[in-house]
Amino acid sequence: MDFKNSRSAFGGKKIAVIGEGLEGISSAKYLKKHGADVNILDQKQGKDYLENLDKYDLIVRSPGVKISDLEKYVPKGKITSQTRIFMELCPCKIIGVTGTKGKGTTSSLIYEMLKKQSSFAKASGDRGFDVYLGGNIGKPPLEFLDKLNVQSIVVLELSSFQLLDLTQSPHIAVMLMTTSEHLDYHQDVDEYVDAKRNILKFQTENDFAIVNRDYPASNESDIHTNGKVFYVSTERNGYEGCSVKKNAVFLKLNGKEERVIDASQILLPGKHNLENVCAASMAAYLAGVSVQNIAYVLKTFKGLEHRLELVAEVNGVKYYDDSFSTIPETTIAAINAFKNPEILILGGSSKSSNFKELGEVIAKAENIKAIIGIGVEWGKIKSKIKNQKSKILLVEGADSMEKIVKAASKIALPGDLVLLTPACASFDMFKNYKDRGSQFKSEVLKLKTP
Ligand code: UMA
Repeated sequence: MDFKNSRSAFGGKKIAVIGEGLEGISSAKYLKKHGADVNILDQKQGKDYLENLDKYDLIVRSPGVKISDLEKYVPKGKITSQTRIFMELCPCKIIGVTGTKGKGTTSSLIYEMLKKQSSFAKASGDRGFDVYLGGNIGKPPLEFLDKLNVQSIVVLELSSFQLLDLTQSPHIAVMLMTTSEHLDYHQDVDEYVDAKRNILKFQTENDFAIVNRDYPASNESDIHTNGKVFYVSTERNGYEGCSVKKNAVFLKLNGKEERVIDASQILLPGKHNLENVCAASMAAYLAGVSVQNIAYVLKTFKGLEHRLELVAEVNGVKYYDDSFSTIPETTIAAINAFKNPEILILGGSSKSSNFKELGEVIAKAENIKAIIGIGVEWGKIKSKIKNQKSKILLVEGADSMEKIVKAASKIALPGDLVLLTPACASFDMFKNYKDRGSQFKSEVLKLKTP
């Protein structure tokens, strides 16, 4: 079915939307609005929910649904997705961001930088432009497609599930740190990396690709695009792109280098965030944001909720909510983000993670003062912390967020940091990671008003 560049192509068509989640519900709403006869099919309806798929003209897949499950019933050519429909019909430039970690933060930074540039233009008497943020971040882009015009700019956070079957790439594609993930969904690491590379595979020489040079899978993606490539690195410099040199962020274009900001002025903590900062600065600059406006956002952007988010400073102690860290890798990044003495809140329910490396990092880190161990996984994590164990104070048995935060505040001295960075899921004590983070924040704020 050829629906390219025409919403009217949906009129009168029989369309099945697979998955009644955030994306599925929004796809159905959009397609109905444009005249299609839509049914939402969900596995919750029963085992044989896909059996009549061949009766439909078009199948719209939600990200969590495997293409191979649908191909049993219909040819691949009939299967599309919300991301594909959006990219085919979008009238304006798209900046797409993918990577194993950091894509939410990077997309949000680019969005804030573009908004700043637009309001700056408006204040100087220009028209400015509309900016939209959508995709994996939790906002399906068909919700705003009909509001877009040629001057608008869209920032899309794209997961491997959303990139998997694309046939178009964004004008500016950002490929952040890419390792491996979602191997329960993808056949193997190659399939996952290949899916991610769709973000730049269909670019033309008028497009831009921004790739992280510090990880092999992203670095080696540069040969998969026809776009102009810019590199991002916190370890190497000298390339066209954005890098960190002498504790400052530099942009290099056409051989000319420009200092953006000192690392000490950036509000987002940690080396992993510097990678996101470099990628976002490069993308925003290519989209027309000035260095001044890029720096302004870097000085003021506090980060996404529950992702190493600074909650408050109480009696000289800074409390960070990193409840989104449900795997050891992100907890390691949080631990390594600071040099101050740290009190960690670690543990929770199982995600079958391997804590060997986390244990080694904790044993080697000289700034971990204490650990408040919580939840069913704490025992497993503790067994992996060898050597320096005696130097680290271990507090166990706190079974509510009130007790956890009180225990941490008793130990903490001015200059210390308290990090809720559990490395585990939350379901043994909380509704989900958001509930865990919100409870943490409210208990921390109570410390301010005893
Ligand atoms: N379902 C089926 N059949 C299947 C699989 C699922 O019917 O084979 C049904 C489920 O019963 C459920 C619905 O599909 O009712 C869920 O659909 P979904 O899993 O595609 O999730 P959505 O609610 O539509 O949210 C999706 C993204 N989810 C996934 O990729 C798993 C959201 O990313 C995204 O924010 C949203 O679209 C908007 O684009 C979440 C995520 O975890 C945050 N992403 C992964 C990540 O970031 O690592 C990729």
